[in-house]
Amino acid sequence: MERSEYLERIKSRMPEKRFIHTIGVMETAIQLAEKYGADMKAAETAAILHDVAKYADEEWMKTIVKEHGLDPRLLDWGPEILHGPVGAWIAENEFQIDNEDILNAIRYHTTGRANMSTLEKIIYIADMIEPNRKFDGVEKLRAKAQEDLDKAMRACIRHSLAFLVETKQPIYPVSIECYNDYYK
Ligand code: DGI
Ligand code: FE
Ligand code: FE
Ligand code: FE
Repeated sequence: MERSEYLERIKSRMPEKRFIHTIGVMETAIQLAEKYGADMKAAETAAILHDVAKYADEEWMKTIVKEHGLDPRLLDWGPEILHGPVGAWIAENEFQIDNEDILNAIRYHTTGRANMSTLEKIIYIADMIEPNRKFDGVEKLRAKAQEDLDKAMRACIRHSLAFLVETKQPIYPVSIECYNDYYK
């Protein structure tokens, strides 16, 4: 499918602000893919679809988890954690994506995981540093992303978990597995 066709199909599923974020992730991911020798078209597709489930109904997402054998631990979590795995399900079933690396990049874009592929790291990082993101420390993460992909991933997962601890939020076990992979 052409980029324009994907973009047209996701635009109606999200507010304008999220669509603009998605374009930012797409441009950032393509640049990182070129820099680090990943498939640029795969990066484009994964980026366009990464937040496709962001505004899906929570109960519907839990039904998908139950009926299609997704990780049952997801049932104890909200849309912030559900939208990655359910987004991958939508990509596979509504957009006919059969590239497992693209599906995993969507599936793990929020939490990361242990042993991430280059494409998974690119989408995780691009989601965090795309040009519309504004938070303390984002410039440092952007600079690291141009230096070394693993150094950037390490800094990004540390930043995410530090934020969750600081704001007293529970941490999904897969996020911790990702953190441990970089700090063990
Ligand atoms: O969908 P986006 O806003 O573009 O970004 P995202 O999918 O990376 O993250 C969505 C939210 O999920 C963000 O507010 C951070 C949060 N999050 C990431 N990891 C965890 C988490 N929230 C909890 N409670 N636990 C986690 O492990
Ligand atoms: Fe997301
Ligand atoms: Fe993210
Ligand atoms: Fe996102």
